[in-house]
Amino acid sequence: MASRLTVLKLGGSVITDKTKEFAPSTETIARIMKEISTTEVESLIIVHGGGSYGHPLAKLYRLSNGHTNQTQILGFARTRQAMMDLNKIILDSAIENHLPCISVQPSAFIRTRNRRIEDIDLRIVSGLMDLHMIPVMFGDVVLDMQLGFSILSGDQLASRLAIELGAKRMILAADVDGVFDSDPKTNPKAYLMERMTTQDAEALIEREKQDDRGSDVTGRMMGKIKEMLAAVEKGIQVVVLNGCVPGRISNALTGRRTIGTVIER
Ligand code: IP8
Repeated sequence: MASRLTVLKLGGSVITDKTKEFAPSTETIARIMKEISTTEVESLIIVHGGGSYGHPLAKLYRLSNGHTNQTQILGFARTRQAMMDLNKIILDSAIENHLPCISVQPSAFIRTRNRRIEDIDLRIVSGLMDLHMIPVMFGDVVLDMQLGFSILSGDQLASRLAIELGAKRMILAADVDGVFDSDPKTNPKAYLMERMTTQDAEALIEREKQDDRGSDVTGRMMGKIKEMLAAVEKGIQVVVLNGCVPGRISNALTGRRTIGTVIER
């Protein structure tokens, strides 16, 4: 049977204001949840990023370095708690819009080894989906078999879930219109790549590597694309779009063409 699953990753810069700490973009979250509820997407998983909740604390306690000192233990707890706070805001909005969203904490079923997912037990997530529920997960602080603990990004998680569960499509909602050939914030001639193959994506990643002037915008985007490539190679369509613009997420969820970048094998 053809897969109907869509994995939607909501970037931290879409659901929070990253210029301030603990600043949810409540109107955008509500609009996105409403958009999802108006589409009749059959099978959906939502993964969200850390934005101004997880990242400032993860940075303060240097959690991405792994376990190096005891003060980090409280940092681990505080970062997790911040992610749960953001997750609750998203869940409250989803349920208000009659979406049967269920929060599933990634660190309870995933362990990493040197920052990459090593163990993943999807029985609970699959069981929820069998009952037509929408599992909602997030970038998290997780136990790491080599480093003690590490940060698992929502991008790595979304890509792995899409692969393991045989998704047909993965939608990456960012705060830019898609993948550009250069930084659209500094280069007025930057153009949006509407379609890309894995080869195009690999060439762009390589170019970014050579060019040490690589901007944060394209640099962050390349990191995301790298995570997505494994899914693209398995035949999953990846759509990168601007989640801050109304209508684009619902268009992509229903398979309609929208402004953004489609990456296919
Ligand atoms: O925003 C990171 O998730 P991301 C989550 O998807 C934490 O990279 C805990 C900082």
